[in-house]
Amino acid sequence: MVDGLDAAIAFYRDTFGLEALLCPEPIDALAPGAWPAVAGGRHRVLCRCLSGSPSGMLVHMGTGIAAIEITPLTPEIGAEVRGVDLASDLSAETISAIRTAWLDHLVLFFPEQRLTPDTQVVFARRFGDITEGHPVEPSLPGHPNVLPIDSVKDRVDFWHTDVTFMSKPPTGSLLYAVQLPAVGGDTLWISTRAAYAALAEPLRQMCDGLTAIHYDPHYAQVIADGGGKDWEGHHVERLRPVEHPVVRVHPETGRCNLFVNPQFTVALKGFDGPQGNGLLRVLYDHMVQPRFTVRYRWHPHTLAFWDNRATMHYGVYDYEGSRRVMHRVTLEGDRPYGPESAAADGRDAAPRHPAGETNEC
Ligand SMILES: O=C(O)CCC(=O)C(=O)O
Ligand SMILES: [Fe+2]
Repeated sequence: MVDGLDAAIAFYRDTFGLEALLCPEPIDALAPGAWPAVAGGRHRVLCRCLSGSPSGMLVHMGTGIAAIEITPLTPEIGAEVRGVDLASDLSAETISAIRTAWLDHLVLFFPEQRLTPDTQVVFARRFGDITEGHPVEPSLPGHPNVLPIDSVKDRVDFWHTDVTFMSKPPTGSLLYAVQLPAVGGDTLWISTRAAYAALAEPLRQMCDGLTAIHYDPHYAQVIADGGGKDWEGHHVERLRPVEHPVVRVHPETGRCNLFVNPQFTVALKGFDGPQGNGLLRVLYDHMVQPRFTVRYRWHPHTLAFWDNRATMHYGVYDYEGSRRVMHRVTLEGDRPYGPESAAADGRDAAPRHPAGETNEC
């Protein structure tokens, strides 16, 4: 038993390196058994590690506290989350703690889960509306919201952000490992937010005002030949090129990121071919630097959940002769906007980077 909140804060700081306990509401005990109880009242508890990035959170679940362990994998992107069963009926506090960590780390990995297509969908819906499996690719039979990615026919070994060829690219994707090769088949993600923050100032200023065109001619042909497909409740007859800002303001954090990708970004608006292609090449060379990436080695029954508004990813194909099957559920997105349109619309791009670090974000 720890006597009082100050003692509890000291205990968690000294034992786990956790910085703060926020106590908007009281609870009886930090956790029955494993965690010391706080004497004298009920308190809700949220802990952050001393580096500022959550490494552990205790969240109120029902009558007690469940420990969710969040272990960052790199300083910029990626964290592993343990201590939560995604197939269970999670409390609003737990979902909120996961969302906070997701916004912070951009991609979360939940090992040792037991998800069916249905329970994966149920978990995904806690974070927003979900889409049909894909605007072009067929869904898993009987599961219209699940996209199967089966190495027998699908490989995603190129850098991309999901579905930016549509006007409202997904907010996030949840990918579950069903069957994996014994070794290989890792996936890499990039923090396009960290890449933006590290741009040279003159380049950053130029990018802030640019617009890119996104399109996939192969998918456009498939849609045209097949007579269209449903996406977000509408029948899409045709895929046309769409415009997105090169620098996207994240609608939840206000942070800017580079929102271009080599798979679906086909041109920069107003730049003729070689100029636009050259500038995109410069941005891609910058973005794919290892310091902005995390590479994840999958184990079966792991779920990855990424923020598709501030990342790119790449599924490595190095397992010829083996089969790899993944299931993806996708969160509906919104229309991307850049720093200049945010300012023009009176939309706040805050919280911004620390003063002086960037102009706009
Ligand atoms: O299979 C992978 O590693 C990546 C798949 C992918 O790109 C996706 O699920 O959006
Ligand atoms: Fe993808």
